[in-house]
Amino acid sequence: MVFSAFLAILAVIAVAEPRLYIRAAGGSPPGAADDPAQYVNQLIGTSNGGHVFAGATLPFGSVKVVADSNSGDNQGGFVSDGSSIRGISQLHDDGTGGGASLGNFKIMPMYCDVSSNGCVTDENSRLVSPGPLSTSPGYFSIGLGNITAEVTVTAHTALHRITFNAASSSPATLLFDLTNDLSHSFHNGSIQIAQPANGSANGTTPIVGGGNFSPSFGIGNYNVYFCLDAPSIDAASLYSGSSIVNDTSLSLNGGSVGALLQIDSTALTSQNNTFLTRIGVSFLSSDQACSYAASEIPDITSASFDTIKAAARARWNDILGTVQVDTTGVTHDRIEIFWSSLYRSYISPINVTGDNPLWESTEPYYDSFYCIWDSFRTVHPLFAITQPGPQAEMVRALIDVYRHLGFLPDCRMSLDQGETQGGSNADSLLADSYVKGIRAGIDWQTGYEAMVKDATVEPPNWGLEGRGGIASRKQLHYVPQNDTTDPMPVGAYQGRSASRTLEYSYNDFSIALVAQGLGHTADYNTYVNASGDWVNLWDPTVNNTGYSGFIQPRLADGSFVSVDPRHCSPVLGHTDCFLTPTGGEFYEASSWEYSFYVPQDMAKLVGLMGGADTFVKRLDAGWDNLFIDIGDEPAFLLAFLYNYGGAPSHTVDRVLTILAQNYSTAVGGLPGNDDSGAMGAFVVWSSLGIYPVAGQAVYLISTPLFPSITITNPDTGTTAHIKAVNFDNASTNKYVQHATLNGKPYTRNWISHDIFVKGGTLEMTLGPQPSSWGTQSGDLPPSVSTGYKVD
Ligand SMILES: *[C@@H]1O[C@H](CO)[C@@H](O)[C@H](O)[C@H]1NC(C)=O
Ligand SMILES: *[C@@H]1O[C@H](CO)[C@@H](O)[C@H](O)[C@H]1NC(C)=O
Ligand SMILES: *[C@@H]1O[C@H](CO)[C@@H](O)[C@H](O)[C@H]1NC(C)=O
Ligand SMILES: *[C@@H]1O[C@H](CO)[C@@H](O)[C@H](O)[C@H]1NC(C)=O
Ligand SMILES: *[C@@H]1O[C@H](CO)[C@@H](O)[C@H](O)[C@H]1NC(C)=O
Ligand SMILES: *[C@@H]1O[C@H](CO)[C@@H](O)[C@H](O)[C@H]1NC(C)=O
Ligand SMILES: *[C@@H]1O[C@H](CO)[C@@H](O)[C@H](O)[C@H]1NC(C)=O
Ligand SMILES: *[C@@H]1O[C@H](CO)[C@@H](O)[C@H](O)[C@H]1NC(C)=O
Ligand SMILES: *[C@@H]1O[C@H](CO)[C@@H](O)[C@H](O)[C@H]1NC(C)=O
Ligand SMILES: *[C@@H]1O[C@H](CO)[C@@H](O)[C@H](O)[C@H]1NC(C)=O
Ligand SMILES: *[C@@H]1O[C@H](CO)[C@@H](O)[C@H](O)[C@H]1NC(C)=O
Ligand SMILES: CC(=O)N[C@H]1CO[C@H](CO)[C@@H](O)[C@@H]1O
Repeated sequence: MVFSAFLAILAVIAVAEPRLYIRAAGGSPPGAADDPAQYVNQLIGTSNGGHVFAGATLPFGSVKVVADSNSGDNQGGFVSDGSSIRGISQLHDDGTGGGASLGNFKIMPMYCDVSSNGCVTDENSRLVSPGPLSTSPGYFSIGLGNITAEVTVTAHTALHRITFNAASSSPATLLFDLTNDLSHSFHNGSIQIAQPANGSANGTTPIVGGGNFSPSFGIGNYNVYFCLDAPSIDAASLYSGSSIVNDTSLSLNGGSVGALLQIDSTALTSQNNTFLTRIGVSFLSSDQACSYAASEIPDITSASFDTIKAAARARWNDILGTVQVDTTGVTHDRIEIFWSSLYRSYISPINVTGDNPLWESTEPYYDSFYCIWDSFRTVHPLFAITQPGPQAEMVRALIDVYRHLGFLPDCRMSLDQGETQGGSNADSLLADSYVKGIRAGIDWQTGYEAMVKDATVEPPNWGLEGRGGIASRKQLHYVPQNDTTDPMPVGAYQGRSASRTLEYSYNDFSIALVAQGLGHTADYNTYVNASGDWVNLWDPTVNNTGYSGFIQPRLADGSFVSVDPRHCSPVLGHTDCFLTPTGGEFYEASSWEYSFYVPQDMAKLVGLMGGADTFVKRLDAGWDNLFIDIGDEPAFLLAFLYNYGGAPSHTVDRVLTILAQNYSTAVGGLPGNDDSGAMGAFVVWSSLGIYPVAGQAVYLISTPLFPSITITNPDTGTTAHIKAVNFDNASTNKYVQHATLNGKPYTRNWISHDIFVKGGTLEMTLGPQPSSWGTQSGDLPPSVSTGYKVD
C-alpha cells in the first residue's frame, strides 16, 4: 500500500513484443486450462480500496484502457461502486494507493450536434451512469446509456469499437478530452487536427497532440502524446471550455480542451452502427504515437478489432500458461481467484523500452514500479520463476535508472520519481534475481555498485531515493528518532526510524548475498554484520498482551522511546502511520508486526522472543488480535513465518484462514490495495503452497491448493512440479505428513530455488492432523546466526 495524506507535492508505456514461451512438453497436469484467460475476473478488487485496474492491457503493456469512475477511489480508473463515468482513458496504473494515477486522453461517445454547439463537453456535466460491463484479458466493454463502448489493445495502442444503439435525432459524436486526467493535473499541451498523413490510415481524420501532467505519488511532471485516428468522420472541431473554436490547432497552459468528432451517419448505418477509433500513445512524441498506432494496428475496422482482441487474449494465455494447475476437485471460486491473481501480477511494471524521453540508452526501460516496497516481496520473486526474461529486463532498467539518475528507485510512476516508503528495497529486489541466477544481459557489477551506493551515500533527498540516517546509523548501528544529523528537505518526512532500521538491516543482508556471489568477501562480512543492526532496537522491557520484547524507536542518546506496540495496527491508530509529518516511527504497520521482520536471522529473533513455542503462540496472538494487518504488504511474510518456529502446520492454518476470510471473487474481494499486483502475487504463492523469502533463494512450504502444479521456466524449458498426495481441496487433508524432493525423503519445511533452475518434483503427502514433518531444528529455513546456507 502506498498512501500520502498530502496531495502529491508537487509516464508509463509497455511494449510487449511476441515472445515464445516453451510450454511443459507432455508434463501438463490433467485438468490444466488451455485457456486460463476464461477464469480471469478483472473486476475483483475494484471496490473496497483494491484500486485494481479492470480494463484492457497486454502483460506489462504501456496502454491500459478503462472507463474512469467519478469516485474518490478511482486510483485504477474504474470503480465498482456505481459512480458515473467521466470517459474512457488510455493510461492507468494498477492497485495503487497515493493519488489517482494517469487517466489521460479520455474519449466519450455521445449523441449531440457539433455544428449547433450542442455537445456537453464539461467533465461533470457529461457524466453517464455505468451500464453492463464485460471484461476479458485484453478487452473491456461498458454500456454508456444507449451506447456500448468496447476496447482492445496492443502495447502502445488502443482500438475502440463503439456501437451507437439508439435511433437518435442527434448525430453520433465522439468527444476526445485532452486535459482531464484522473487527478486533473494538466499543465500545458497542444492539440491539432491534422491532414490524413503522418502514418494514419486511409481516409481517417488524425488528431495529434500531447499534454504535460503530474505524477500521482511523486515529484516532477511528465509529457505524454497521442495520435487518434477515426475513419467515418464528417467533421472534426476543437473545443475550449464549452465552446467550439474555429481553429485546427491549439496550444494551451491549463483550461479544458479537446476535440469533437461528428460521425458520418451513412457510414455508421452501413457498419451496423459501429464506429472505430484508434489511439496510439507515446511518451516521446505524437509522431511516435502515430507510428506505434500504424504499425501495431494497421486496420481500423471491426474485423481488425476482433483480430487484435484475439491476439491480446492469446498473449495473456501464453504468459498465464507458464503455470499449469490441475483443477480436479478444486472449487470454481479458488480457480477464479488463482488465475485472476496471476493475471494481476503481470499488469505492472510497464515496458517502455524505446519510448523513454529521459535518456538515450540501449538498455530496456520499465516504469510503474509502484512501489518496490510492495512489489519486491511477491511480484518480482514470482517473475523470477515464471518470467525470468522480463524480470532480467526490469533489473536492467532499474540499474539504468541508477546509471542516469544516480540512485536505484524505490518507486517510479509516469517517468517520475516516487516517494520512498521504507528501506531501499530495490537492493532486495536485485538480490532476489541475483541469488536465483538471473543473469541475462545484466551488468551485475554496476548493479552491485548501485546497491552499495544505497548503503553508503546519502542522497540530497532520501524521501525520493536511497536511505536516510546513514551517518547516524554508522555510528549508532540504528537510525535514531529525530536524527539531527539528517534534516529532511521540506515536504518529506523524517520518521519511520524503527521500520527503516529493520528494512535497512535486511537490505544490507541482500547486499551481502550479492557481495558473496561476486566474490567481495570483505564486503560480505561488512554487510552481514550491518544486517544485525535491527537487534539494537529490541527493547526487552516492553510488554504487551502477554508478550515481552518489542522493536521500539530509539533516540541518539541510546534511550528507547515508548510506542504502544499495537499502534498502527487495525485496533489502534490504524491510519496514523502513513507518509505524513505525524506518521511516527513505524510505517504502515505496528511494532507488533514489525517485530517479526528479520528474514535474515529469524533464529535469533525466535530466541529473543523466548523460544519456538512462545514465538509460535506470539505470532498467532498477533494475527488473532489483528495486531498484524493482512491489508498491507509487511504482513504477507508473517503468514508463513511459523516455519522458522518449526510449526509449518500453523502456517497452513494461517494461510487458509486468511484466504477464506480476506479474499474472494467479489468486487470487494481484496483486503487492501492490490499495489501493482502485490496482493495478487501473494495469493498465487499461497495457492502454490510455497512462499518466497524475497531476496533469498528460499521458499517456505505451506500446503498446495491444487493437486498438481507445473511451472515451466520459459528460458530453460525445465519444469518444477509441486504435487499433493491425498489432496482434498485443503479441506481436511491439509497438513504435510511427509514429503519427497525428486523422489528422496525431504523433511525441511523449505526448499531452495534449485527446483526452478534444474527442474524437479516436490511431492507432499497430506493428512488431517499436524505431523512431525518439518518441525525439527534441522528442518528450519536458514538464518545468519545458525550459519546461513542455502543448498
Ligand atoms: C519490451 O519492449 C521492447 C521494445 O519493444 C521489446 O524488444 C522487448 O521484447 C519487450 N520485453 C518484453 C518482456 O516483452
Ligand atoms: C436511449 O435513446 C433514446 C432514443 O434516443 C432516448 O429516448 C433515451 O433517453 C436514451 N436512453 C439513455 C439511457 O440514454
Ligand atoms: C504531418 O507531416 C507534415 C509533413 O510531413 C508536417 O508538416 C505536419 O506538421 C505533420 N503533422 C503532424 C500533426 O504531425
Ligand atoms: C509543456 O511545457 C513545457 C515547458 O514549456 C515543455 O517543455 C513541454 O514540452 C510542454 N509539454 C507539452 C506536452 O506540450
Ligand atoms: C473560421 O476561420 C476561417 C479561416 O480563418 C474564416 O474564413 C472563417 O470565417 C472563420 N469562421 C468563423 C465562424 O469564425
Ligand atoms: C452487420 O451485421 C450483420 C448481421 O450480424 C453481419 O452479417 C454484417 O457482416 C455486419 N456488417 C458489418 C459491416 O459489420
Ligand atoms: C473445497 O473447499 C471449499 C472451501 O473450503 C468447499 O466449500 C468445497 O466444498 C470444497 N470442495 C470439494 C470438492 O471438496
Ligand atoms: C522529536 O522532535 C519533535 C519535533 O521537534 C518533537 O515534537 C518530539 O517530541 C521529538 N521526539 C522525541 C522522542 O524526542
Ligand atoms: C559488527 O562488527 C563490530 C566490530 O566491527 C562488532 O562490534 C559487532 O558486534 C558486529 N556486529 C554483528 C551483528 O556481528
Ligand atoms: C514484562 O514481563 C516480564 C515477564 O514476562 C517481567 O519480568 C517484566 O517485569 C515485565 N516488564 C514490565 C515493564 O512490566
Ligand atoms: C480479514 O478478515 C478478518 C476476519 O473477517 C477481519 O477481521 C479483518 O478485518 C480482515 N482484514 C482486512 C484487512 O480486511
Ligand atoms: C488517399 C490515400 O491516402 N490513399 C492511400 C491508401 O493506402 C494505400 C496503401 O497504403 C496507398 O497506396 C494510398 O495512397
